[in-house]
Amino acid sequence: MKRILTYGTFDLLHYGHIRILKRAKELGDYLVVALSTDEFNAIKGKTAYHNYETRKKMLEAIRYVDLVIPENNWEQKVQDIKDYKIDVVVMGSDWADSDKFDYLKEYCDVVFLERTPGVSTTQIKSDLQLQEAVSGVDQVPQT
Ligand code: C2G
Repeated sequence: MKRILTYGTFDLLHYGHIRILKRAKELGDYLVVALSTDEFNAIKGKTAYHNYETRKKMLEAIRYVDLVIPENNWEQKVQDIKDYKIDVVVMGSDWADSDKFDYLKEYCDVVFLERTPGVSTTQIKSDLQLQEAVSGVDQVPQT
């Protein structure tokens, strides 16, 4: 059984997330997702809309995902690979040049898959804020 591991916040789940999970699972038989806790997101400088428990439940509902574990810090990856007997760590290509994953090549394969263009949680949030602002202007009572 080929075991795959990936990491992320997976907030406001979108098709970019689904596509990386689908392609990651296609590389093996069992997919573990290490999901950033709310506390770790604070360290990453991120504030998720959904809390950890909600994001975990949403990931567990995805057919490609076999297990969701907490990602508490940057340093746990080697232990995760050992604990879950991981063969391949998979991340989106935006992580390809970071020092957060290359060192894992001593312990397992590391694969970067093309990031899905045109969608991100940040973009969704800003688009919604813009829509809110525009619709707010439209509702100004006509004098
Ligand atoms: N992703 C993607 N295409 C997008 C958006 C995201 O392929 N349009 C991928 C990212 O490359 C990442 C995964 O989806 O592999 C999760 O993305 P995020 O939830 O934004 O996770 P991130 O903040 O990158 O956290 O230790 C690593 C971090 O926890 C990764």
